[in-house]
Amino acid sequence: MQRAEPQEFSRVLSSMCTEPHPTARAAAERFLATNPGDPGTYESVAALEREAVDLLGQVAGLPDPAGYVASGGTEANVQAVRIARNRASTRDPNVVAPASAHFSFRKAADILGVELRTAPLSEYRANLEAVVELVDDDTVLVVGVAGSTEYGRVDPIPALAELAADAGALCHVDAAWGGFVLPFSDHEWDFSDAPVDTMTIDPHKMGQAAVPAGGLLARGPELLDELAIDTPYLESTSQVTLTGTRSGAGVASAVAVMEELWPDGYEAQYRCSQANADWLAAELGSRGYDAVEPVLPIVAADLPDDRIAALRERGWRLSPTEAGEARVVCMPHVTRSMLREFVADVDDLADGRGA
Ligand code: 0PR
Repeated sequence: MQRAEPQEFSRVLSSMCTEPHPTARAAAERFLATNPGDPGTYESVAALEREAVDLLGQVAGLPDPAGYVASGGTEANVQAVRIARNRASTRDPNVVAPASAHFSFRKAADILGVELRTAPLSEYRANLEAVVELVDDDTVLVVGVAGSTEYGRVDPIPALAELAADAGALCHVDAAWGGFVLPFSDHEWDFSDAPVDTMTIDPHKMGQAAVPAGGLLARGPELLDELAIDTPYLESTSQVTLTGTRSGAGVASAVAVMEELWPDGYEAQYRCSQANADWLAAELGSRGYDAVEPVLPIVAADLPDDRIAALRERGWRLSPTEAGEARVVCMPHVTRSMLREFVADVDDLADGRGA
């Protein structure tokens, strides 16, 4: 039988994952057979996880962070909703999030039995008046997105955090994708900018760690304690994570790559990715395709549906936004020469040379 090979990254345009950094890959391999879910047995990876949380805290402006390395942004978002629900006393909890919030919040609402209220957007960001209208005495969590999945937009986090505090609710920031680019932009998004309570920030996206490595941060250990479950037969007596056995490879790779790249390497990557996004938006714009301004390194451009289909047939891994635009996420593997090839294919198809 022929050996299966992973896909190449040379035509992957819409993924939020990327090739792991070489340091991340090496560390992942070394720690494949470790389980941070059992820190009594796997001590060194448990120590690495504490380092991972400290490093994530540095990235997100939180000097003394609580948290853990999750399986991904979905788990981190589910757990943030769970913290807020468990902490509150209402019997009819609701979560208010912008319509741009990732679908993982719908999973959270379904699993946890909370009502998800989504506020309409203006200019791709949470509309504050709409959020105010939805918040009430039963609101346990207000969510802001810092780097939205489709358009890379950043919600007005300080205003949302203030609103949450006034309502006696927690404020969660979903920076799953944006967390490793935002420190170098002039957005207000992190724990030092606003009284944010919890945050999702994923090393396995822009952080260039191996999958799976998501991040959940909490302002203090008492918030994480809302998740604690007794674990009678393990050496550790309680567990806050959603999954039991977990990937030590993800944890080790996250630490290795953050130590290597934070902050200078990540800043260089952000500048390169942003320049690529600006270049692509300008190239497509000059050809008459409407491109949404890439505030962060994500380009959404209004290519005709049949053109997107034809590009896919040429091997480009390109997925549309809900509104139908072609969406290019300028991840580290998305180079300028790759984008030049892509634009050449767009031109070729526009010239009627078919699929
Ligand atoms: N929060 C935000 C803002 C996200 O964009 C995503 C994922 C999540 C949370 C959930 O993270 P996990 O997928 O780690 O649980 N956004 C991408 C999406 O759903 C995920 C993705 C990644 C999709 C790689 C495709 C792909 O190839 O579109």
